[in-house]
Amino acid sequence: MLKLYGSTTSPFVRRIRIWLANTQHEFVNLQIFAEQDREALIVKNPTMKIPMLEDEMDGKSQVIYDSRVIYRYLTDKFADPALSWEQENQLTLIDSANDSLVQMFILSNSDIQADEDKLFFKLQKERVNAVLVQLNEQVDSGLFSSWNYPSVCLYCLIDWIEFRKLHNMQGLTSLLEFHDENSQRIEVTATDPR
Ligand SMILES: N[C@@H](CCC(=O)N[C@@H](CS)C(=O)NCC(=O)O)C(=O)O
Repeated sequence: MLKLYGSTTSPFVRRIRIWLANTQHEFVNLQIFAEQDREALIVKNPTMKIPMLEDEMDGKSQVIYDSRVIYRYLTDKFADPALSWEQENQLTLIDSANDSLVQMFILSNSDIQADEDKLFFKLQKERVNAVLVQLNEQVDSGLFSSWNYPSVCLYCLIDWIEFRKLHNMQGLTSLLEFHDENSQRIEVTATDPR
């Protein structure tokens, strides 16, 4: 039995929820900043980040951290084809923007305002801008035209940016069109954090 631990708002969790839409699994919804859930999480996962997957089979339990590794575990378990190097790079682009935005989101929830003169914010802003421009070009060239795992991850990133109002998406028209085109999928609406 597959158990996915996460939250309903995390873009990293949502990609796995969407990917598992047609696979039987249990979703354990955690409040990762609440004391009780932190205590439960740390026992199994000292990184204290979500998603985390637990696979129980033949009386044994396998815990997997990190969405990227979870995807690889599922690929292996269900004998799905591995990602190409181009797709791995797409994931790295998506993850790097996603990580920078998560860090800045946590800082803003800590009442630390983004000051673009400060090195930390300058680095994250530059990365997010450059990555989104590159992803916009890739969508434009048709590299995200099938609904595969990188497309799911890209959708979750863009939708989270819009949901949390994290970046001005004006001008990134291919990304916005990609978002619109996929927004009515059943697994997408079923995992909408709003
Ligand atoms: N590389 C990780 C990133 C996961 C991640 O950053 N998750 C966020 C939620 S969106 C988290 O758990 N943050 C908790 C923290 O930073 O303390 C993955 O792909 O799973």
